[in-house]
Parts: sequence; C-alpha cells; structure tokens
Amino acid sequence: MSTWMMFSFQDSVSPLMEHLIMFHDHSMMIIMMITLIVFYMMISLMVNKFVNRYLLEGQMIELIWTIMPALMLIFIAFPSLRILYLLEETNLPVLTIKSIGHQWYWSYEYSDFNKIEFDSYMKPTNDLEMNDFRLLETDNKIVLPFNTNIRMLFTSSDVIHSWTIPSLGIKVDCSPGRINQGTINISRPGMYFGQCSEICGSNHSFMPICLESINMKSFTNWLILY
Ligand SMILES: [Cu+2]
Repeated sequence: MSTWMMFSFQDSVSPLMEHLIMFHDHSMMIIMMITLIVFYMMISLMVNKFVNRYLLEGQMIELIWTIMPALMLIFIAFPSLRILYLLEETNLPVLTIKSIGHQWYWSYEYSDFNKIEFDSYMKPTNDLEMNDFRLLETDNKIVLPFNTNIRMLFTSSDVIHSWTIPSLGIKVDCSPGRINQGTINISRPGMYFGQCSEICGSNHSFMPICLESINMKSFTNWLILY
C-alpha cells in the first residue's frame, strides 16, 4: 500500500458504508446550496441601494420561507431514518462473533463451531514489518469471510469502549454488563482497520482493530486449523 493511503480513510467495503457515503454527499449538496444562497443574499444586501418603504404584510414570502426549510428537512430526515433502520437490521447471520473490550486490548470469541478465543493486542512499533501500519496492526487479527452476513456482539469487561471499522460503516459501544449487536457484510477480501472510539483510559489510542477478510473456503480452513 502506498504512503498516501495512511492519510485518508480506507475505501468503503460494505453496502451500509456505501449508503452512508451517499447520504453524506446528499446532505452536503443541500448544505452547500443553502450556504451559497445565504452568502449571495448577505453580499447583495450590503452592496445594493434598494429600500423598501412598505415592508408590511408579506404573506406569500413568509409562506415560502416557512415551507421551503421544512421540505428540505424532510429530504434529509427520510434518507437518514432509512439508513438508521438499515444499520440496525440483522438478517439471517451465518456467523456470530463476540468482541470484548478490555483496558487496553480487544478479545474475540468465535463460539459457533469449536470454541475459539483470542486476544488482539497492538503490535509495538519495534516489531513492525515492512508495509505494516504503525499503531493499527495487531498481533492476532479477526478473520472473517466476505459476502456473508455476520452478527457482531459487543461487550466490555471494564469501561466503555467502542468497536469501529470505518470502511465497514460500523461503530458500536461496548458497555460492561450488556451486549450490543451490530451487523457486517464485507464486500471484498482485504485488511480493514479501526480503533477504539470511546475515550477509555491512558492507552485508549493503542487498542486498534484489525480485520482480515478472506473467502469462505479459506475461512473454514482457518477455523479447522485454529
Ligand atoms: Cu477502548
């Protein structure tokens, strides 16, 4: 991977993240149009010499400037709610993975087949290999198959952590004493990175999440060999 990749987010690899990006662009267009119109109006107010001596009873303009923002809010609210419900949806998961936050590392449990459990610590800078990402690589990666509905369960053993992989469009809080649920469906093979997203103590910045996505056949081999 090139050096420049380190300065940007990874590309989207899930249908949900694709939706989120579309929604971001959609609302950004609306915001930009509003900003431009407001700036144009402010500047034209300052530079022109028009006066309106009879500024009274403007029913029509008031109707317009009440309904227009309401309509715009509806255009933002409906797609936003749609994505919110899509993000919460879990449809027929093939696999369930449990992720537990600790101060300051993650541990994972694959309990569908044989009981697999492992801890995932950040690789120290001195142990990095060529092309490894500093502060993002872990000693044990989560291995998951792509094009598969996967249910993720999240909890914590101490304080609140937050399990995040931006390119999968997932961010779920891990609270002690309760289990939260999330869904992922990865579109491509590859390595995807994330970091704990809840300030959880002194080594909060050093508990990255590293996920490797492989095909189903390799995944079952991995399960058997583990
Ligand atoms: Cu944390």
